Amino acid sequence: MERTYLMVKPDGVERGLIGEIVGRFERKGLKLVGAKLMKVSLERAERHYAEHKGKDFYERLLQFITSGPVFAMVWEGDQAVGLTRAMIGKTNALEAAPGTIRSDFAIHTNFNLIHGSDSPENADREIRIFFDEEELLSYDKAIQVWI
Ligand code: RTP
Ligand code: MG
Repeated sequence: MERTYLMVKPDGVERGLIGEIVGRFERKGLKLVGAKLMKVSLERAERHYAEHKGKDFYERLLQFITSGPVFAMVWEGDQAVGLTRAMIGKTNALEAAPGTIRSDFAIHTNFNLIHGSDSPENADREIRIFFDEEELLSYDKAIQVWI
């Protein structure tokens, strides 16, 4: 089973889209194994976005992600990383396919509502940045046989 790190960004929390976004992954059939509302410290933000250090949008990105509460989540399922990236849509809402979260609710690249890990390796790395092991639950779902 694959795990991925998803995070409703401050714009999504402020706009009241946590439920809408969580509902999409629930209905898809993925399993929620950890979640919390939290404020991202600058230290965590720098670790999370290390790959973007030096890019022109880096400082703005750090400022944004630390500006208000985020809803941090870990979801589990077969191909969870790829599936959730597809459901989130391209970074720029203009290029995001209809029906994706960013196409349906976002306008601006800087305020694109949600983060999703882009590889299983990055998912493991990001999960460790935001969650302690005991915050992640293993449990069986009776309906799993259908998914
Ligand atoms: P994310 O990491 O948030 O899931 O988004 P992503 O993979 O689609 O995009 P990524 O390239 O990892 O960029 C991280 C976030 O930085 C902002 N960004 N701004 N050219 C720009 O102004 C620019 N490029 C990226 C976006 O908010 C993006 O989600
Ligand atoms: Mg990314």
